Amino acid sequence: MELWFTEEWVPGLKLSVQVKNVVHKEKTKFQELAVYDTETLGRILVLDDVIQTTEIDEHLYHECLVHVPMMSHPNPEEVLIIGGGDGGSLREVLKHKTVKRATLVDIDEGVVEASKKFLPQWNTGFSDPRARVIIANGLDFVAQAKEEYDVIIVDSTDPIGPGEALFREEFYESIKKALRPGGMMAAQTENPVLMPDLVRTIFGRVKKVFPVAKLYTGPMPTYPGGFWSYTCGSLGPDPGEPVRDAGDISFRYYSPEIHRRAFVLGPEVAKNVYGG
Ligand code: AG3
Repeated sequence: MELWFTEEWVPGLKLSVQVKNVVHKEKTKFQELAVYDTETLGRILVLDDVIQTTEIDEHLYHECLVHVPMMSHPNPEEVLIIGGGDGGSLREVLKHKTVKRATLVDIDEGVVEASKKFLPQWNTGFSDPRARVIIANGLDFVAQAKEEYDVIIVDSTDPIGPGEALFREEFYESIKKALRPGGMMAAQTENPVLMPDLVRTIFGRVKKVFPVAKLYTGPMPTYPGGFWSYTCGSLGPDPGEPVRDAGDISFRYYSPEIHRRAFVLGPEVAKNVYGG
């Protein structure tokens, strides 16, 4: 019998993928977690019926979210990842030799454990001696940090359920205080075409808090609408300009040209977030 997984992207629009094999299913303390093997997307991780990451395109998302702030910062040594329990962002952060310590804070231990067991493409960073994994509420964790991090990455779920708190203005305020001088943050901020009001609202909060706020976008075939936005808040450096040599890092998607191009917005998306 055919088995299909379906995610409702927005009301009236769904993505369905045929499942070859159910690798794992559990109810964690916070959410329903499933790992499936599929023919078209490879292995996928699903939380509360929402696709979090797939083997075929996770590099697009993680490389955009991570390397844009990492490459625009002159010397990122201390990096904090909020969410991202699958490990994809951690793997990318640790590719940078400047990094002395990468701290990952996820609320759901179930996601981290499932990644260690079932997501080999994502989980390679967990065994790095520079990695520190903390199971805690990201909002509380960031609130007690003062000028500790050069770069903070917010790799959250959608702004519903456990992820909702990670889109609040008070969270961005705490992030600002947790950054060292000249630090910057990047967060995943949903689809600017399918959800323009949501993206404008989230961007407005970051802009209120940070002296520099910029939106950038990239392709993401398995997220709603196939097109995704990220928001940078910076205390100094321009997030739009790569300022370091990547050395021998091997990227699958990121390049300095992709970095700069990601900040080029069409007039309608630009107007929606920057006004004018
Ligand atoms: N974070 C999830 C991004 C949002 C996906 N939304 C959706 N499919 N409706 C990804 C975590 C990967 N490290």
